[in-house]
Amino acid sequence: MSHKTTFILILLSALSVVSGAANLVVNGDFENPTGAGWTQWWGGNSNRYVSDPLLPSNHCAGVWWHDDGVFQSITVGPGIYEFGGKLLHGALTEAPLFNRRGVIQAEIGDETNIWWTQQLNITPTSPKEWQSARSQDGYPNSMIIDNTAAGATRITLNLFLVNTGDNPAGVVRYDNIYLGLQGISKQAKFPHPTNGELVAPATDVIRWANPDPNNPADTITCDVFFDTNNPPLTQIADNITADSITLSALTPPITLLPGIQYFWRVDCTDPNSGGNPVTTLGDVWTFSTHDDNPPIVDAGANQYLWIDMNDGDNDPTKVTFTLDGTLIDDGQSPVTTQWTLIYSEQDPATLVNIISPAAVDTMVTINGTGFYRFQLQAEDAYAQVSDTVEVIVYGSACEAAKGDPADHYHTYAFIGDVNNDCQIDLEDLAIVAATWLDCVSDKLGCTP
Ligand SMILES: [Ca+2]
Ligand SMILES: [Ca+2]
Ligand SMILES: [Ca+2]
Ligand SMILES: [Ca+2]
Repeated sequence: MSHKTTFILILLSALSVVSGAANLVVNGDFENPTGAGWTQWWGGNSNRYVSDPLLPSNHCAGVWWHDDGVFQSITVGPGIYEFGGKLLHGALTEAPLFNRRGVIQAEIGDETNIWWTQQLNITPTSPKEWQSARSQDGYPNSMIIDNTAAGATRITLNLFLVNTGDNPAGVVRYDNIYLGLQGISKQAKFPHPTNGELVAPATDVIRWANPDPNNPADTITCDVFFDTNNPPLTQIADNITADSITLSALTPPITLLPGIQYFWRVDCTDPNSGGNPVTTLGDVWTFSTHDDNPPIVDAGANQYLWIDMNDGDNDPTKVTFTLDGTLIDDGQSPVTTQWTLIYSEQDPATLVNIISPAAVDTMVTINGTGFYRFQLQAEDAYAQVSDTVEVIVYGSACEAAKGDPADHYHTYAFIGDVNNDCQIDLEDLAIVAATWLDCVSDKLGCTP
């Protein structure tokens, strides 16, 4: 083994150690609508789940008063830790911060005895885009906490504002907050699906957040590995600058199967970290697909009814009929169904009564003519599906026959029913006889 090979192996093993630096912050990207992991301070001038004004599908925390904020306490052991995150001040039409700065503060110690604190700051230099909080002691985008010998058992991350002058104003948003063992700032973070999540087999996009490059002008590139091995062995992306992959768009495409645990890892390369490209292995992330297939519902064929039809209810002023649904499901989780009237055109006084709306088949009564669209919805633990059916209640059987495109009326009876009354009888014959041999058009050389 050459010295060079030995060196590379040592380097690789060093990188492997770095790969153990999981993000210890719960919901650091604020994508959990409950705000899980974070606690608001007392004032009500902060929020743990607000839309990102630059990208509404992204969520973040927001703070808009200097005596307020959100925090999270994290249990730690001995070691060298690193924390960081992103801040946004002033977005789109918002005024930028005025006499204010945003802060990510780490309190090292415990609730009653804070041993020391460290702050990452952002000041309003270039508003209207997300920026990494900046260290004041030499680390470009993160800050080091050396707890090797200090013995702190807890680090609390506080996200808040500091006023720096008179008439302070402006909102700060926080996102992608992390704390982990040293090296985490160089790793891919914030996986979706989240680590350990149970997702639908139809899931087609995996995404993450790339680390900041050492030199802000550089671009991080990533290799992505994905399969059912732990750790994953199959490389599905090589040197990409994107931070998401659509599995079905790969060559060959990947289609997730139900009831399978998948593993993936994103290794990121910074082209200029201390003068050389450095690849930092990512954590192995995992998620599983459930094997609960969505229900399949069919609301039945459209119905063409008439108000006084012989429906067995002995009431010619209302029509009684059955909504005849069909439900197919694999039974992996309980299924509920619900019939609702979702659209209608009728006399507003008309009463539509769905007798058993939670049943797949239900009797319905309607006491007036009109057009009615019913929906059958089915929901299991993971999916909600629906189908619709149209019911038209006519004033007479003849109108119903004409309205039903599949009715026999359209294939046969219509030919002889000259006066359109659904009877082929002497009245039709009389009309034909009365016009027998009449001239239809002067184009035929006769006189109408
Ligand atoms: Ca986010
Ligand atoms: Ca199911
Ligand atoms: Ca009736
Ligand atoms: Ca007729």
